[in-house]
Amino acid sequence: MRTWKSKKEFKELFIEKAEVLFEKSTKDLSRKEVYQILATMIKDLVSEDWLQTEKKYNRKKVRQVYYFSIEFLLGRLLDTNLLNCNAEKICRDALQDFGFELDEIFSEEPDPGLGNGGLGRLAACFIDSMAAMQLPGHGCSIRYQYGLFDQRIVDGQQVELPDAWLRNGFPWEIKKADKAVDVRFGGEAYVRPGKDGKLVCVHEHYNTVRAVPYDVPVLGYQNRTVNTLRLWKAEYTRENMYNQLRYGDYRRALHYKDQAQQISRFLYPDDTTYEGRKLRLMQEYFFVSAGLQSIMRHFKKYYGSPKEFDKYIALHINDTHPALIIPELMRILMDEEGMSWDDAWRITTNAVAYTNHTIMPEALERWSISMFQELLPRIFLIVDEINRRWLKKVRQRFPGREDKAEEVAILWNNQVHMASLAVVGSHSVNGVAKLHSEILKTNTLKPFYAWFPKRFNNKTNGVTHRRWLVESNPQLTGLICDAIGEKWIHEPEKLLELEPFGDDKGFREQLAAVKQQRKEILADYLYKERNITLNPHSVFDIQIKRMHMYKRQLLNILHVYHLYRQLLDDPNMDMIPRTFIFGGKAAASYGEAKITIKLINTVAKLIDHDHRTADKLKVVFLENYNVSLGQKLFPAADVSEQISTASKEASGTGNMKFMFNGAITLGTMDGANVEIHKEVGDEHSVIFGLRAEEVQRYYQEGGYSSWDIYNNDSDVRRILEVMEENPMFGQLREDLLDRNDEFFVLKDFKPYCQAQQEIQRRYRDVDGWFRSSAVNIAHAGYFSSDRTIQEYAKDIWNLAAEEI
Ligand code: NBG
Repeated sequence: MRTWKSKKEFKELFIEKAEVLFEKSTKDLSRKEVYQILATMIKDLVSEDWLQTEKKYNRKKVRQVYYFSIEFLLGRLLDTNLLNCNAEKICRDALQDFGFELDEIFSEEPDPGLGNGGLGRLAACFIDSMAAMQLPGHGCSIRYQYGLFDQRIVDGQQVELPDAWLRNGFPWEIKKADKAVDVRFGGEAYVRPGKDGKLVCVHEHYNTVRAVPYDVPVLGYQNRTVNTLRLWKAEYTRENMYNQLRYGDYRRALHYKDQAQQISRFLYPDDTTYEGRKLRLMQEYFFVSAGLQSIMRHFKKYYGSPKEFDKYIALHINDTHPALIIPELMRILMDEEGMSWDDAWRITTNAVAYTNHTIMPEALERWSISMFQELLPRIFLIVDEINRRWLKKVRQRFPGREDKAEEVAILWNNQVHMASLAVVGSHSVNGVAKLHSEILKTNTLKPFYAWFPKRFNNKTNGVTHRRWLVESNPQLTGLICDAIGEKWIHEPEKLLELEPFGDDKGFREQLAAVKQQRKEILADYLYKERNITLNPHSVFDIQIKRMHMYKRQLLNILHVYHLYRQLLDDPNMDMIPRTFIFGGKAAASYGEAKITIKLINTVAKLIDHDHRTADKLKVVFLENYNVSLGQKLFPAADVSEQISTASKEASGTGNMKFMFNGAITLGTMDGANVEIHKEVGDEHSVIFGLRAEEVQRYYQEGGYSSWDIYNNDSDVRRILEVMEENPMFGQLREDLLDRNDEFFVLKDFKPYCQAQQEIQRRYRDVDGWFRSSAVNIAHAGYFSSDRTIQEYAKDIWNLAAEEI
């Protein structure tokens, strides 16, 4: 990557930009303005490499992948991009001369509101890794005007405020008005014979929404690759509006205008529940169609005939939200390029690959056919035909077995089944951790696995160690580099060389000192910014993730309450001071998750107000958990809470971020925890609770009664007393008892308490603890998204690195 040659050059450019952008001399700049200047300077700095990257790809006609995702949870970009340009030092020094502190400037950047959870953050890690490894790969998504929501806690409860993250603009983007494309909604579509006897499709009376791309550069790590994240904004078109006005229909014209603009207005609130309905479907088609049209236009200009599309282009769909790429590519190839069904189908299935991210049944997308048909009549005809041909095959193999058709149908019972479409219309289906990929084959997608065994594969998730370790934890990064040099930053698996240092007393002491420092940094930050007091000499036990019943924040808080009651019984109980930190948003419509937040805050208050326990126990729920808060929390964690009901968490990626920062996993055998445990063993992780097979057996065969546990265990009876604090908690109590505890909170309660005891026992042995911490860091390299992306590139996309 190009970088500024000297501090002098940097300062000259900075002064010039201050003048051009704000007509100010440097001393009058606000921090926000400094941030904007720096972002603009970096954009300028990389513009040449950005252009060269694209030119090279086009000239050599390299194979490229486009990663379609309805979310990219980017986090702040200034720090990352300075790291990628290797320019942080020059920038820091120069700013100091102007009287600014770079770290304070970092905190001026709002987190882009383009995602909400693991799926979106994974997409962001992936484009980072693709650029770092010089792979020709780009992101495609929606430029939401409002993110999920700004979470406030008022009287212990979540309140949602609009997240107007674009308020002051987004200096990393470049609007490409000349590359806009039109997307069609509504109208009527039908097929009729054309002149040469071939069938042609007519689509008429539709509305046109204009899709305008905003490009964000994705910088490689200290190389010259600059890939692109393309975000689409929806606009109305004047022509379309005037057309309606011509018929005197003002109401319709205004409705059209409003609907068009709505499409990129809000990010939908959930990643695991069925939400959003019609507008969500419009969003999905909108960005898929816009993205694909622009890819095709580019392809024809630089690469040649669409007949060779799949030879050069891989299209990846991150969960089913972009699955309409399948019929959309069929539409373009047939209606616009005049291809036959069979050619179009071969190209489409060769190009598309699908990743599944959850087995939660409510998250498997389904659309009502009538809504789908009304909104996307042409696309519906294609889906209908895909389904017809597919079910014909199924019925041929299983005559008279409608149950076999039902299991795999794309259209059934007046619904469009997006996962079925994604599997049938792609050449690769992967899960995101070994256990999850197995469950897909044996359970969730079992009938499809029987049809297409070769299509199924696993790609265990990863996270970019550049953001989650190098950038977030410079203290630990420095220590690791002192021990084993810097090679691991390029090749994270080399972190393994750190393992022997776990036996080195000097190293362990330094590691302990770094952890202590990071806990103090967090404590200072929370005190200054949020008026929260933490004891940095207590154990920091952290659970940060979306609020969801399967993730079992409830189990965690019930255990805290249990500790509290034990302390009241025996104030001299032998116990290390503990701080339990929670953070995460609950979907606005997810009642139980919101009540759990209230419960956590209720227990927090109870303990805070009790002088008998205040120096031993502390609970905090941190408002508005997001990427940048995460970057402060992972480095400060001693214990990583990964306690989902086994089988439910597809992978988890927070677990990996904790591991890179040397925290010890306290977890169930779920998702990628299984692989973390495999790397570090029982000695360096604490595993408890039901296994996935046991959970599934209970679901299938019954045999679990939460009332039995309640009746036989006085501790369990006692913890449920906390739910008498507020009638609101009645619903949680009913879930646990009257609805037989779907997520086995009570069943796993005792094992969890024992596991927490074990954590305390190990923490007391300082040497042992930091040996474990070192072993975890050493084995975290496998969980870098560089490794994951390498596997995707090799096994799914058939993609090679390209030096710029
Ligand atoms: C989430 C899973 C996580 C997983 C991420 C990334 C969805 C639908 N799924 O376990 O719950 O780590 O995807 O793969 O957001």
